[in-house]
Amino acid sequence: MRPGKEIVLTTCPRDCYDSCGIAVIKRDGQIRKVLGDPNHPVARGALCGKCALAYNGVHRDPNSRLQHPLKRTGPKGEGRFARVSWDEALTEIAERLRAIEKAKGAERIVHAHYTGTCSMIAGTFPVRFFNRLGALEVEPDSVCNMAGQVALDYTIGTAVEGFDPESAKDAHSIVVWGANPSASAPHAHKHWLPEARAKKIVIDPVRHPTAAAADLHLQPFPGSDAALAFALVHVLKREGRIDRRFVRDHVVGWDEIEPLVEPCTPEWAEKTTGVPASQIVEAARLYGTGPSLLWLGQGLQRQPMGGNTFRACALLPAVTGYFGKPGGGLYYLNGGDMRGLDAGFLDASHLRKGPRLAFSQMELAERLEDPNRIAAFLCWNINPAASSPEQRRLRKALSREDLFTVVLDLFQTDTADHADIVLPAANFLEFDDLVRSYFHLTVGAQVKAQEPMGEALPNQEIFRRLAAKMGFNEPELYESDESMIERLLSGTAFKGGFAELKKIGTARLFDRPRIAFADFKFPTPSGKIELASARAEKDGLPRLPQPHVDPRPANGRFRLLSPASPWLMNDSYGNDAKIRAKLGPANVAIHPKDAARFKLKEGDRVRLENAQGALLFTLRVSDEIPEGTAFSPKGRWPKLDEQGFNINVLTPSRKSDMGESTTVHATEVAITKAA
Ligand SMILES: Nc1nc2c(c(=O)[nH]1)N[C@H]1C(S)=C(S)[C@@H](COP(=O)(O)OP(=O)(O)OC[C@H]3O[C@@H](n4cnc5c(=O)[nH]c(N)nc54)[C@H](O)[C@@H]3O)O[C@H]1N2
Ligand SMILES: Nc1nc2c(c(=O)[nH]1)N[C@H]1C(S)=C(S)[C@@H](COP(=O)(O)OP(=O)(O)OC[C@H]3O[C@@H](n4cnc5c(=O)[nH]c(N)nc54)[C@H](O)[C@@H]3O)O[C@H]1N2
Ligand SMILES: [Mo]
Repeated sequence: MRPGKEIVLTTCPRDCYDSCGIAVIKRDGQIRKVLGDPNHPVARGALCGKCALAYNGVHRDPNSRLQHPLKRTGPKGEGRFARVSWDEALTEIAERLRAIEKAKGAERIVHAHYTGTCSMIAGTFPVRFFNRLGALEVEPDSVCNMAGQVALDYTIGTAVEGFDPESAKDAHSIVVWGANPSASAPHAHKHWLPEARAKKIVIDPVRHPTAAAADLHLQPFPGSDAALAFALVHVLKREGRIDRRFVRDHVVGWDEIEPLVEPCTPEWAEKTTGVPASQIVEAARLYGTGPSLLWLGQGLQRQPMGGNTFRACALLPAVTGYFGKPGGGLYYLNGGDMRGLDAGFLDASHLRKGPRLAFSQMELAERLEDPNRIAAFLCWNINPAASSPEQRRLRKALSREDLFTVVLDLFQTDTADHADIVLPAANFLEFDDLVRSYFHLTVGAQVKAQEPMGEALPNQEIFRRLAAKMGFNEPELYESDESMIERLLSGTAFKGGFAELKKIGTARLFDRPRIAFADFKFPTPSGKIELASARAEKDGLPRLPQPHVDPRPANGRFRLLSPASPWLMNDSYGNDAKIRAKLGPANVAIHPKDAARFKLKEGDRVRLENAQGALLFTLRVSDEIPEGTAFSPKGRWPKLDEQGFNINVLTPSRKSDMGESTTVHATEVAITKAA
């Protein structure tokens, strides 16, 4: 290595399945380049396109990053601020919070947080502060994956114990259902799927690049997947692929499901889902030859009946007995517990005097607009003015002069524009932490490669300092990063602590593929897989999954899908100049037949409209999108569009059947040519 050159190995903490290993190239103490770690099994020397640009662009650009605490000087939303010292900023926040607590109670103080950084400490430690305060929390997962979590919890007792990706070598087929790895898990798309010998089946309304590369692509209409799952089970049964012994020993309720499966023939499903009967039979045969892996995507459950869909999809591995076998099972999210990363202590929930107070993110606008309900709003790791539904209503609520708002971020987002106080957060290159992938069973070191830019501080340090200003004296509020990192690592199979982990970047925690439910014990009340769920029934839900199909949009309206963009990371990176150039103007895609029917053509300016709002887009015409649906990825910055809004100005706050979760992919719009 050249003199003055230094390489720091670290891990990408974005909300992504991949959790890539990163090599930070430094020269004379300065970061020169952020690259994929050549020795990392996922990254293999190359970051995805978006991170390669953003980590060498906006993330390290002093003109884009927030560097100092700021205090508002103009009306909310205008983005006029003056620099203040940390001491001034934190003193004012503490005074305001104490005054609200005294006059109205701490439950009038609300905090929201989500996926800004998914590193373990910066992503969770601040919750300690709010637990001590007794504040109200916006339920983070309710904007993303809660319906699926509740459904899998009813069925197999957990949503965070999936198959180990390493077990792909033992699988006969891999089904990717309602996920788009080509955008949301780019390295799984590039390496993991192509390298598996297994047949690949993708079930997605959109023919995205992962679907196009699959052996078989089933294209159901959005919201019809439960019916498709029942038809697949119908074929499995007809062809003798039910593992009767497994069902007898480990499954509750098959006898009740069987009569529901009977009428769900492939021909019936062709009519209800739009998938040709022959493809349903082919998919069931490939799956049923097993063992097979079933990846349930998060896009799949962002539907009004998303919970029911997940319960229906979980029938497949249950009736074929693929659980507890190499190359079998299902995956939704792989939690830390699977690898001994016991994160339970990170939020210090014992500091809370009463029960946890939380509400669904679907209620954010409704609650924030009411001064009698919320007096202060603190946002960290989240940009709800871009990512939440009911964008117009939410913006109005955020503009309340009497709502005391604090935003921690790396950048001056739309949400930050509505803050009274903005606090600059350090990015992942600027502090130590741990990263656990929600796909691979690894743990990665996030390693400080340079000092924070300007006066920025890591989330955890900001809340330590705020706790001191509040006069809180519980030691948990001041625990050091070092202590938490070592405590987390100590539960894993990785020995040697953080100093050793830093040398390799990422550690694999198992020599052989880990088999979920190897002992056939499921953490449900019965200890078995509960297809029939007394718990669901008690919660006012159907006892059994149903072969449900959503009604199709009426009156020529379209079902709007707005999933992950390959160039954005949620609503992060939307302010990077090179990424903006890649994205071009906001566009929406529809099928050629729909374009013809509405006399629209590629490049037209079109208006999408519903009861929520309206937004103009450039039209794309593509047969990758099924008829009756429209496609426009999430994550652009509202204020960087001349219209001042993004796709979520069209998204209602309707809740899913389970978990009070998002139904964003059920948004309906009318499309007309713009004047
Ligand atoms: N239309 C539509 N909307 C959606 C979705 C959809 O499919 N369609 N998906 C939803 C889903 S799945 C999700 S998860 C949400 C995500 O929504 P958000 O959580 O709002 O999005 P992120 O971009 O992950 O992070 C938000 C902010 O965190 C900041 N950040 C990054 N690192 C740090 C840090 O270390 N500290 C602090 N304080 N801030 C940091 C980023 O700069 C960014 O502004 O969006 C939801 N919105
Ligand atoms: N590049 C990039 N990567 C990301 C993100 C990002 O914004 N950009 N976001 C991260 C986050 S927060 C998350 S939660 C994950 C999500 O990543 P995924 O799990 O891949 O989920 P989505 O991208 O929301 O949607 C995936 C697919 O669901 C399909 N879909 C929508 N409705 C239905 C339906 O009714 N049935 C079926 N079968 N399919 C349906 C969409 O067509 C889409 O192709 O990705 C993470 N990774
Ligand atoms: Mo998400």
